[in-house]
Amino acid sequence: MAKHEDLPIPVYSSLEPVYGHDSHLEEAQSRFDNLKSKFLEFFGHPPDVFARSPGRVNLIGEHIDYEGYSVLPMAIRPDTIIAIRKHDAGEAEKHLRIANVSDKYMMCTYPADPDQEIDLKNHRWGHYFICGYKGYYEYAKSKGVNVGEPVGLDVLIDGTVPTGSGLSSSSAFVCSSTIAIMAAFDANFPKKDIAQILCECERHIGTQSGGMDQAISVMAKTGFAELIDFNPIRATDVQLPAGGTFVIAHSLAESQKAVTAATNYNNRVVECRLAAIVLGIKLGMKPQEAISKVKTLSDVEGLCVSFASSRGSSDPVIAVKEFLKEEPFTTEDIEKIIEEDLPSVFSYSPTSLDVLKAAKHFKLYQRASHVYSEAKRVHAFKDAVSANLSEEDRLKKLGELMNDSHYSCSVLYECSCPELEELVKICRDNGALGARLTGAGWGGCAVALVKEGIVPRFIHNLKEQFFQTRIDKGVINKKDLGLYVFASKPSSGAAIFNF
Ligand code: NG1
Ligand code: MG
Repeated sequence: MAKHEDLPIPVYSSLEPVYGHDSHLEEAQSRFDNLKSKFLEFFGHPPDVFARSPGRVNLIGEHIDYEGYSVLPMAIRPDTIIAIRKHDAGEAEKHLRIANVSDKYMMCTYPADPDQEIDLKNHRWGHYFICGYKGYYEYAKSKGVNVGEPVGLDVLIDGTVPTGSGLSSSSAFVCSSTIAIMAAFDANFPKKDIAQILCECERHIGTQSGGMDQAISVMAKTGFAELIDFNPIRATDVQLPAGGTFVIAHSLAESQKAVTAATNYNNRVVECRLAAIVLGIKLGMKPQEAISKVKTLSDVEGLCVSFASSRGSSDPVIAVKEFLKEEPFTTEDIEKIIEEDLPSVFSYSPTSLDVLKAAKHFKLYQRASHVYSEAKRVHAFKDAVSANLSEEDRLKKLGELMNDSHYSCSVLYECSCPELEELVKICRDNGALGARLTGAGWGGCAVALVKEGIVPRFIHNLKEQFFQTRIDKGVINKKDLGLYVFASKPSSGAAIFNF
């Protein structure tokens, strides 16, 4: 039997395989009906085909995918659905017209040119579609597919993953874009290839992201979280203990990752690279060799572990403690060690140069300690899921690992914020076995592991203790509460609908 990741994206002629049979199906049906009728209204033609990609919640393994380490997310029900129509080569329309069912988003128009540069200085919501568009062409060309002359595309989007929430609305959008385009061109490819190209093409938005979000959006299976490995991308099913439920709650601080990349997300990617180069040199590599070969902390893990073994341990953090000082490194400190000036190390990457311009100093010890310890927690989590323990003890262990992960994100990686800290504390005070920020942080959601039996009470308490003051202040509408706090079972991955 073909492996799951070698299969193409499933094509369905009805909504049931993805949305089930209950009230969720009705809700999905009305979204698709709305998408169809609005499409006709906007563009004067019905769509050819539809695609869907889910958001995700990361259970553990934060800010380590771009360092090459495995992560453990699950897909959630909120998703992006897209209706698309391809113009024929002879038609006059040669633009990509990208519209949204929500009037919060104005229609964006781009040329039908797969080589166009995305204007990063002027962020527009349609840029995410262009990431997916470029991704399709990059992949198709690399496979020798005859893509022909570019043609116009009409596209209508409906997304239910809250934006800036750490639930990867961006990847749900980019993934569904590429898949819709692929379907419009009557093409389909193995999931693992699509996941790979999607990881790469979302970087056109200017964040140096890892591949977790796209991989889970494409590879997810109903009922399972997935352990995602990189290089090459692989997904291993993880069956979560039945007695626990993951509750997702929004801190209501929106994290606009594409806009704040130079000081937040990309800053951490650069700090990790610098930490890795410095460790490589301290552990015996020549500076030039380290600069040219060492891209991520996983590249020098072996050296760190060898060092640790001389101290009777296998923990790379021992080497971090020995060779990276706790005080922040200045540019001069690092340049002295690596015998090169920082802008020339990153001259190939404009977004890294932006980081260097914005950075006051570099916290190499803290970032490396987080990455190595978080990578271990992911495997401890996966092991605990199937450990020979009572369910009670298993859930307790998972909760502890989530709490440790949050502490590390907050204190060592500094990607939390006051609203997330407040929310995580309220979750724990109300009986969560563990709670942590999820996704990139600096806002967005927390995820809490809660015993099945107390979920309704838990959600009720969160509403009273966290959300009510925000409703009173008019930050959110009471009727929208269900979007901001909900329990989620692992949902299915991307799909194409042909009806
Ligand atoms: P969010 O902020 O949820 O989109 C981002 C990255 C992930 C990963 C996490 C942190 C993108 C598309 N996603 O997720 O790859 O690095 O942060 O673990 O940038
Ligand atoms: Mg994102």
